[in-house]
Amino acid sequence: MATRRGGRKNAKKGVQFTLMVVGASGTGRTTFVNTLCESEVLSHKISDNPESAHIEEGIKIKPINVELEEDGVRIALTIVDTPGFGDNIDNESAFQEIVGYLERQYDDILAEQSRIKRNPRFRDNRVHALLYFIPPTGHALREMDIELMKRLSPRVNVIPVIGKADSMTPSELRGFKKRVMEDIEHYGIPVYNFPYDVEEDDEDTIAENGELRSLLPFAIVGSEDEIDIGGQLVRARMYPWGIVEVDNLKHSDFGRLRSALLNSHLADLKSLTDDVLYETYRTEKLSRTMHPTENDSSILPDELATQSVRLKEEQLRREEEKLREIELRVQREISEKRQELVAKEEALRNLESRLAAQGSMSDF
Ligand SMILES: Nc1nc2c(ncn2[C@@H]2O[C@H](COP(=O)(O)OP(=O)(O)O)[C@@H](O)[C@H]2O)c(=O)[nH]1
Ligand SMILES: [Mg+2]
Repeated sequence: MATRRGGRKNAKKGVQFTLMVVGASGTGRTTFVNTLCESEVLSHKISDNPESAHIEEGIKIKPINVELEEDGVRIALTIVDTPGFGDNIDNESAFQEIVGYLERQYDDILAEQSRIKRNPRFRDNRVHALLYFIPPTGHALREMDIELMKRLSPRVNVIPVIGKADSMTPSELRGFKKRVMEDIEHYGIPVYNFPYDVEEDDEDTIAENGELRSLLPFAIVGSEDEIDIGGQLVRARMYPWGIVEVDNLKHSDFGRLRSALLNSHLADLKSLTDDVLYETYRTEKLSRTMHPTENDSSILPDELATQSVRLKEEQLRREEEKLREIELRVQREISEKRQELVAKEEALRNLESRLAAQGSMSDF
């Protein structure tokens, strides 16, 4: 698959990007978002207190907009935080809520695209990347991690990350990363793995994507505090034994993930969302409607038939409009030429009569 690049060509206009964070309560999602945005865009109110962590379950998913700048490019970033879930309780409703949210954004586009008249205020809220926070257990993926990633991957670019990675030693982390990727492979979970094509892509892309792929799952360290290191304020976590710097590539993969999301792979994540994930959803919905099963009543055949008739009508209407424009232009050109001709004829007649007058004068 060829990789398309965002970056500089968007420098003037700015770009929009939507990122969702998913994971169990206390895995560091809120802290990550605030670290990424370098401000407190999400509050910790609920998850900070383990006693009331379960209340998160019922939270409605609400997107938050933030303006960022990455490498000189203005980014209108939308962050979608999701309800955290617990270890042992029934997580089904949280799973459904997340998948439901992703699909609703696709449904909105589908509806908008089949309208005869576009809504000028329509907002495309499709999620371009989803960070799945794996807790730093050091073992392997848990059943719920596998289950959730499996269900999310067909709808969104899932990027697995390990939250609070500083809870592990470097060698524990290496082993854990390896086991996580083995599980992902074993269960055939189609996570976003910085796809590249050895035939089609250039050397630099292959090298860069290969390197990012080798870092999966990204080891995340987040911090809302800045610490003075040699006269410079850096985001870091302080421990009795030392300091973990968020942006230090030796300490965590945060910096690599940030630049991949907001710079090098932003365009690729967006085009995969539009060209592959959304298209797949649309096709599935269409075929489900053609062959509805008993317990699927999300969209009625009538509704879809109307939708496809509308789409055809819209297409016809646009073609007619184009033809009409051409017709009008040709008519305009003909009438201009005619006027020119009339004007020339008149000028000629004027000239003739003046010549005639001169001729008759010189006769005298
Ligand atoms: N050691 C460590 N602790 C973290 C990190 N990120 C967050 N925490 C702490 O973990 C707790 C839960 O973090 P929070 O961001 O609220 O998690 P959320 O429930 O997933 O949103 C808080 O006490 C944070 O200070 C990290 O990278 N390393
Ligand atoms: Mg939180």
